[in-house]
Amino acid sequence: MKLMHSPSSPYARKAYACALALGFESRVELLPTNPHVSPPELLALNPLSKIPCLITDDGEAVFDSRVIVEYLDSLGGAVKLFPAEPKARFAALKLQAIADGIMDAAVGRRMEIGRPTEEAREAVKARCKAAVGRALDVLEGMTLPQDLTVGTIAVACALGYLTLRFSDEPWREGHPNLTKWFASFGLHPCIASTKPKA
Ligand SMILES: N[C@@H](CCC(=O)N[C@@H](CS)C(=O)NCC(=O)O)C(=O)O
Repeated sequence: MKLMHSPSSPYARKAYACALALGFESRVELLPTNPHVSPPELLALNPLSKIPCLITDDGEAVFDSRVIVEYLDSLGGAVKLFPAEPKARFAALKLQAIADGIMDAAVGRRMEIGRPTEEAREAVKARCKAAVGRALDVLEGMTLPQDLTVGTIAVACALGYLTLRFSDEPWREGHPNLTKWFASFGLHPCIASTKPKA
């Protein structure tokens, strides 16, 4: 399999970290891809020109990150990223939804940085910032498990993105439980080895 990927994309990191958690390191080759220049090889597979995009061994394109991780999990690996038991499954899916929401808001805000400031854009950025803040507060109040699921991996990738792109707004402040959880969850090899570089 091949994964169209960029190390700074939290969605791509989530997909690759899940592949590593499943033990698929030797089965997934990373294809560095910049989606913002709409490369023809990406457009041929994903009309939305977004990464991550997985190319299966059969040559099929699988996107977006949620679909990719479910596809990878369906192949059977070292862990079960989508627990079978309903309560645990929906807990993991809910965590993934919160984490993806943080990524959506933070990536959206990041894309606005450097563009001409207009009142409307400032409002969008403020709305995204508030959404991230609320989501962090919700995560702070939860007891996050240390086991590898699609939810915990997604949360770690979202927090990693905030650390990378919004270092001047340290998310750890006011979130001691989340800070502690992230410090130990970050020791999982699939998280430690995919940490994005500034
Ligand atoms: N919901 C998608 C979001 C993917 C996404 O927005 N990826 C960004 C990179 S971080 C991208 O490809 N952006 C290019 C664009 O929007 O044109 C997923 O989970 O895969």
